[in-house]
Amino acid sequence: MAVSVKRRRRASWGFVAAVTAVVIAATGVFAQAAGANPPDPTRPDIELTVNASIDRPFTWQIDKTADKQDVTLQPGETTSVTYTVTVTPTEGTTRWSAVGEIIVYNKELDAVTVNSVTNVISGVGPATVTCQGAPLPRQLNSGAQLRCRFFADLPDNSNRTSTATASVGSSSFTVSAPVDFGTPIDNRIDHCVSVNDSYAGLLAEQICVNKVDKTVTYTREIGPYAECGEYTVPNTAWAITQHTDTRVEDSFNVKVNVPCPRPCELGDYVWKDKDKDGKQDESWMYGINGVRLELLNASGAVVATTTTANHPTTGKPGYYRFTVECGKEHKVRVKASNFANGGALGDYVLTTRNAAADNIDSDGNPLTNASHAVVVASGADLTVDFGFVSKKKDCDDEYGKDDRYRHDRDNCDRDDRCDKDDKHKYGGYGSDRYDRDDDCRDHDRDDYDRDRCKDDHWNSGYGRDDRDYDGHDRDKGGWH
Ligand SMILES: [Ca+2]
Ligand SMILES: [Ca+2]
Ligand SMILES: [Ca+2]
Ligand SMILES: [Ca+2]
Repeated sequence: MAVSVKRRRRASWGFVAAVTAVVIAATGVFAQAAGANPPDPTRPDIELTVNASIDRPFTWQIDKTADKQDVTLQPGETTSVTYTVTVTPTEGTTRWSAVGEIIVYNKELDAVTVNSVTNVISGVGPATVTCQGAPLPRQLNSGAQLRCRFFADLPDNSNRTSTATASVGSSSFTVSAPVDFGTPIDNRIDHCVSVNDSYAGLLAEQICVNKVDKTVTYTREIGPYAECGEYTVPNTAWAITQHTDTRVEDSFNVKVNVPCPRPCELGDYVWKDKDKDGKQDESWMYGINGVRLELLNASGAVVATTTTANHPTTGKPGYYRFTVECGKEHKVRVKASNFANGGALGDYVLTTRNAAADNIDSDGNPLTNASHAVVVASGADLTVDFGFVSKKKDCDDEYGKDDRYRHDRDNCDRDDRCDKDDKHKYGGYGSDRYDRDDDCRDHDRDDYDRDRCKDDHWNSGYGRDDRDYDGHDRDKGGWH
């Protein structure tokens, strides 16, 4: 009884299955051969093919990025964005197994009964054996063969022995072969992926673990956009593994800002030019609120009006802003009603115009009360300002410092605002006493109850008898 061992290297268990399918298809040939006379006496009764197999599964990650994330485009503009897609494999847990084939051959002249076919891996135990055709036990004709395959999971890659045993009639045939991990079947699972992209389509048909450069780049145009606004350009890339069709994906969004054109603006300051030099070199306290202004178009028609008020950001007085059509000619005019008695500018006339750089001068023409024509191409032009001077004589001019008794304060320009430059001492309670040197930022004149003074029995005789400076005894001021 010849017993031999035949080894054949196979690509994988899957490949073994394919071979088996072929053998099953050829069963009819064996059936005919069953009657062959005589059977081949040189063939062994049992043959064993065994392979050590290593399964190495891979998982993949994908990362998508681009050279731009936030893009600003003007309407109609485009930009190129280069995307980078990188796939990265990670080797999973290795699995070891023994796989192989057992062939039982009937070289007798008569049919025999195959009772069982087994395979035992040393140190592990029986393998799973699957034979072709009807279940065992069954007849095997003279000259016919029975093919069985087996599979056994192994705890590690130690070299072991696979022993196949066929019980045929009253005989038993045994054959052994090593499970040799020196030359295993290297069964890599999902070691390659294909890479796709929602914009660019197929980026790479196959990237495998051994490829050095696992990065794909491509460039696309973004835009143009007709309308201003915020846009998001999404892009997703994904990889699909070769064997298990596992999909991983990553997205990268490019944000596009198409700025809406900002309206053009004209402004912004009306102030009392205390020192009458035509320059905005006064304290911020000299801004004048409540002045009505008109916006004139190129034809001289009034297209908008506004009133000076506290600056929305700084809170300082005297500011205005007109929204104007970009690129068109406009003038700003001080409304005539301001100059009426009791109007915001009742006691004022325009100061010298164009006395300094345009950003710090006054632009009102005394003949028209209007500025020069201004064209704002874009953004804001805040150089259209109006300075005013009091029509009243300056108190200094009229009376001089030494006169403390008779000058009529109602009829000279005694500035109501805090004025650190004021040279008047006004009968001994000079303004210096009220901390005017601090630019009046902390000086709240409302703290001084003027109304109380109306009934004040005390009469200074120079017209400002409506002041009651608490704690200040003007009778004892020593200036009578
Ligand atoms: Ca000035
Ligand atoms: Ca000017
Ligand atoms: Ca100006
Ligand atoms: Ca200004």
